Amino acid sequence: KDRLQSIALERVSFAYTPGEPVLREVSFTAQQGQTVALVGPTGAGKTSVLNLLQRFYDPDSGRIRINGVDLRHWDIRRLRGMTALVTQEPVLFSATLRENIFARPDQADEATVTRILQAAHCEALVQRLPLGLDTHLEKGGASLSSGERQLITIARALARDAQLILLDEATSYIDSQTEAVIHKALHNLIAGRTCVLVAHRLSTARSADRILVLHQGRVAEAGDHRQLMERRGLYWRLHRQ
Ligand code: TTP
Ligand code: MG
Repeated sequence: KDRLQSIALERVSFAYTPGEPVLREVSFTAQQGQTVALVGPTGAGKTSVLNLLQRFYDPDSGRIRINGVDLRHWDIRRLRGMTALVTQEPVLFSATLRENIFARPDQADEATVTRILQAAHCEALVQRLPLGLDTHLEKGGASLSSGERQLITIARALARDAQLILLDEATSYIDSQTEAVIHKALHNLIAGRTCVLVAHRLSTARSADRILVLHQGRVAEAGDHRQLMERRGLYWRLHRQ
């Protein structure tokens, strides 16, 4: 199995439309097990960083390296195999809940299933559904709340034991109780894994090893929470809004 040791962006610039750059010389590194949080106003380029890390696009200049190797030289299936994406609008399959979480349900023993449901805080959801894990989710989970769908994608990422977690936190309104549950599940997912996380709630960024404040596609500030608060710059001002 592939082990992820490091990811690095080296002066990455990128435009969807030529002449309209959305990322400008963005650099950061994350070592195995570290979390990098991206914060900043809407349109700053946070999701675009995740798009490049999945190779939906390639940088116009600069490099992205994983384990020191240029992303363009990685086999895309190997890359996808070690990456789990947890997005704002999770896509579920029209299949059973079990099939949505476990790629090979027959290979997941009961102890593993229990551990993953616990860590992803999916137990209440499983109990609520008429056939539990074997309930068929219609229309990709249209009857579930967005919070519940997020918990399921967290369980899926845990089941795959993905090495690199790319997380785009929901902007949509969720009640504070659900938010707290998602927060705990995310904590379990991120622990020990390498993570690039787009944080809309500043509380999610707080414990990251490194926080980047993006502004108009540039890294305006970088540091951990304490360093950035002491700096009394953009990050500090975001907390006062
Ligand atoms: P994003 O990278 O989507 O900005 P963001 O994730 O920081 O914003 P939000 O907090 O609202 O999620 O967009 C940066 C710019 O790139 C923005 O002007 C929109 C543009 N863009 C495209 O043109 N095509 C795309 O597919 C995406 C994702 C963004
Ligand atoms: Mg975004």
